[in-house]
Amino acid sequence: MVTKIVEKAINEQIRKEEHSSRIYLSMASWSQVNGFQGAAEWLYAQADEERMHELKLIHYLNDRGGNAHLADLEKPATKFKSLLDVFQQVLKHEEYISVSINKVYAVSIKQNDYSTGNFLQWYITEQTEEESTVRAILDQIRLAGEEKGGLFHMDKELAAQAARKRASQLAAATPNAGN
Ligand code: OFO
Repeated sequence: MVTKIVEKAINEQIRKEEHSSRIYLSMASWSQVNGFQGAAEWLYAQADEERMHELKLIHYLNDRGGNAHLADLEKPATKFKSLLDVFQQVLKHEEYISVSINKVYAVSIKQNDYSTGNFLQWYITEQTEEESTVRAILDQIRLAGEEKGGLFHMDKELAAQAARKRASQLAAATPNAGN
């Protein structure tokens, strides 16, 4: 059983994960119409990942005797200055989500809810990985500068990363595949 305080904190995180998914979906759409096909694939895959993060929280909360519910969401941005701008905003958002996850973790520990703390460890590790991936992408976009060849190469790299993301999403959705 989760306390009302933990339930409230998880529901707030559910809202943020759903919002993250919409933010990345909007960025993906912008990338697609602005000629960055690889970045679009990366962001579409990221949007799906955020939805998976949301679902995982919903199932956890309901399984622990809480009640997961959805909230209103603000409209995501639809216009961006450049690919650099998009990924700068991705990093800013991921940093915000990391702080948020840490807060939910702190709430659960304060409530002596170690099961929730344990469950949230997965998110804490995931955030570290995501921040580091996005920092590396940003470094490469900065290196490419405004140079078309560099950005073209970067977009190809993002397409390759998106394909790996999709493969691991598929593996996670089909746990017995390959057995
Ligand atoms: Fe970084 O993505 Fe959800 O938690």
